[in-house]
Amino acid sequence: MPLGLLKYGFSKRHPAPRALPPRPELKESYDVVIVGGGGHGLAAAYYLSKVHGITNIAVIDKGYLAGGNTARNTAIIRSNYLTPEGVRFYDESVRLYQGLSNEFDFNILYSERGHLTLAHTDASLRTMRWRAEVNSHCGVDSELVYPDEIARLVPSLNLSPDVRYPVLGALHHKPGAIARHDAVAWGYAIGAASRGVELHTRTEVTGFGIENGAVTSVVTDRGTVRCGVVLQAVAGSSSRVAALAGFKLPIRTVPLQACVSQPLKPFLDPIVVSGSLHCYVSQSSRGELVMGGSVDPYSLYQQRSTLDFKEGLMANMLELFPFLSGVRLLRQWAGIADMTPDFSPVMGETPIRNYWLDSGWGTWGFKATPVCGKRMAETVATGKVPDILDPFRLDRFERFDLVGEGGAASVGH
Ligand code: FAD
Ligand code: PYC
Repeated sequence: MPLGLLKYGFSKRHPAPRALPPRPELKESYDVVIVGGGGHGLAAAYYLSKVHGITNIAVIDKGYLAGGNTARNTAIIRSNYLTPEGVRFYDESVRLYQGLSNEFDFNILYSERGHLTLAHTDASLRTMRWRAEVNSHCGVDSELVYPDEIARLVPSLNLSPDVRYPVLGALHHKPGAIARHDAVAWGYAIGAASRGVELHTRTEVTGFGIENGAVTSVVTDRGTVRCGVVLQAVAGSSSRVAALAGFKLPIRTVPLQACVSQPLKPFLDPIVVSGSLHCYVSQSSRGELVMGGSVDPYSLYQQRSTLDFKEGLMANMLELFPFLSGVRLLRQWAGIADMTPDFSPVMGETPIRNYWLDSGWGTWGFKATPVCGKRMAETVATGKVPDILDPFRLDRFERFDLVGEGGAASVGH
């Protein structure tokens, strides 16, 4: 290596700019403590500081910044849901995503690809038609397409009628997109930190002080802080953290795995999902195939990968794209998904006063990061749940007023 280059490398005169300030000491008190420094917690901090002028905020995360499900998801963004409540909510998120690189002045690699949910049976064709109708009614661009159009959109897809599950049609959702998940979290973190929000990574919340039914302090492994308001945004740890505050959530927690292949020349533009074959795939800007399938069939707080998942997923993938049989896998990983009975999130009030909830994100929460951050910030700042979040309240389970999204949840469960 040339000496000049080595000297340049070690020179202190050209240090890389530090995007985020170092972790400070915990203060005695904050107006808002956000538990969970994933995309959701960071987005809420960003909108609280930017839109509502609330900056005395600590975002507390037990690991590194956005190292939970935000770092582990497959970054699919779409609003082709089944219920009007779901479609409106996710549509607001898609619109926010479309402007996010400009808003941050930081490229989140938002890439609009179109999203195809394949139907292999008459029953799933019926569901796709239903989704297309609800989507159109809410102003969202989704339509039912048939094999000739699918062949045009994905020429490499096996559309032979002589397979186990022939493709009969698909829901085509043109706004379906992918983005760089880390960039989304970093954009929100940088924006929040630049307005004075403190980011406390490697700090675990271990309890809450509750007086007369209201939260008054947060206990961490680095000390206790007083707080005006708590926002819980811990995705796959929601039941555990809620238990620290003394309430229960209707959540079942399961691992969700994914993997990527070696990079290939671009051949796949849309995101392709098959409910019957329990698999989905998109091609990243680096050429890797980003693939996933069903959640693991047992409850577990574990982020380990299994051979079982890989074998099952590849068998199904090869039915759709037989020519991929020689392709190698590069990485496999898992996250932890908090599944709700109706496959919709749980946001808003809890039995504890001043303790707000952002949870129940199962396998679907990355796409909701901007809308959830923005609307939870509004909730925390005003003390009122906005209309768009109202259908997702925790007490819907007592009222049997569910927001059933099982037919639009993308991965099997
Ligand atoms: P996280 O990013 O998990 O952040 C929560 C944070 O809370 C973590 O960083 C954790 O360390 C912290 N925490 C937990 N307990 C404590 C504690 N006691 N004290 C302090 N901190 C704590 N969604 C989509 O929309 N599209 C997809 O394509 C998609 N694909 C997925 C693929 C996989 C394999 C997985 C696992 C999930 C997928 N999801 C997808 C779901 C999505 O990843 C999540 O819903 C979303 O990332 C949740 O974001 P979050 O900020 O709420 O959670
Ligand atoms: O919500 O679209 C989604 C999704 C795809 C894979 C995991 N979640």
